[in-house]
Amino acid sequence: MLTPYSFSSPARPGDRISGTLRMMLVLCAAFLCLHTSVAMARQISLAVVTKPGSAQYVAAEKFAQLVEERSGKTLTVRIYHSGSLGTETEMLQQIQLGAVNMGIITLGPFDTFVPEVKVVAFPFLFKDYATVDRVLDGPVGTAILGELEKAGFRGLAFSENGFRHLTNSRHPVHAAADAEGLKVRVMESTFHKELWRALGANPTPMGWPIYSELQQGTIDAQENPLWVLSVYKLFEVQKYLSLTGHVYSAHIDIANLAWFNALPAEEQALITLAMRDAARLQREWNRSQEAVYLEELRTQGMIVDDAPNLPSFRQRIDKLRELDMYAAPRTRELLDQIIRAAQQP
Ligand code: EAX
Repeated sequence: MLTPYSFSSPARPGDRISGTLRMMLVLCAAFLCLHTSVAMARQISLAVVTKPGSAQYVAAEKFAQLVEERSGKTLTVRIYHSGSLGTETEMLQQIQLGAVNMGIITLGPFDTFVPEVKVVAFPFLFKDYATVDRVLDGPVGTAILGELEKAGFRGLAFSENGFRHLTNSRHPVHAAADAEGLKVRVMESTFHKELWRALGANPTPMGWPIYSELQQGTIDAQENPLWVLSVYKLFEVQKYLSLTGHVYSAHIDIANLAWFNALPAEEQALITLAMRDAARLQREWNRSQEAVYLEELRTQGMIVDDAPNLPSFRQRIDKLRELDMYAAPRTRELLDQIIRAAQQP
């Protein structure tokens, strides 16, 4: 006699039990199958602090697209953006803890986690984008990405924010002396704070975004690439733009190290390559937009100093290399290496 749960016939003693057991096994197998197919389409969480249209977001979108295409959608990417996970410092903490898998984060805030990375932001280090690419895609860039592992990050690539320029609401800044006393918002970064101190300004570290602080006058000034002024409408609250290009602002594109190491080798390779390709495409895109942004900022009424007195800035930061923040042997070594690499013809 067949029980409702038995798939076998003819009936034998004990069939009722074995049939029930077998049904349970079938159900378990079905559940596992379902579960596995869900697990096969795994979602990677990726954090950026800025919003759609920003440099970080463009890199994230490109990465997501490449990963999904190349994995046949067995890997998908969910982008957390617009400060939904807090500031970049908070995002780094979450990636470090493994609560978030990956991030595209401005280099500045990394320096409280991995002090060595600050060498990339050394003022007036790169004379142009070709030098940036040669150095960061070369052995020095690779060595710097390697340093991230001791903080629990896997460094995959450098995408970019761009060259940073000073803006303020008070007066034109042509020479370094004009920046004296300005209340400048800086990233949550040891290096950026020291830099603006050396320039005689009054630096205030804070996370992103900063529109309301500029609007309320808690701070007078900020420094960022041109796209930021447009995407975040900072031209509404900052009158003067000086094209200082004082720091090349990279993003570091990272994964939680333990999460990354636990992935199958082919997925590690796919993710690494997708991030490198996304970073390369994003840098090209970023550079192609600069002239458009500058034109828009002029049209919006910003007063632009196209050729500030850069030697006056350089003079004040000549002694920066002697500061304690570069004293640790590995930081010193990487600083010397990156300066040498950037100066090669
Ligand atoms: O890209 O905090 C900053 O100034 C960063 O450049 C910000 O992420 C905007």
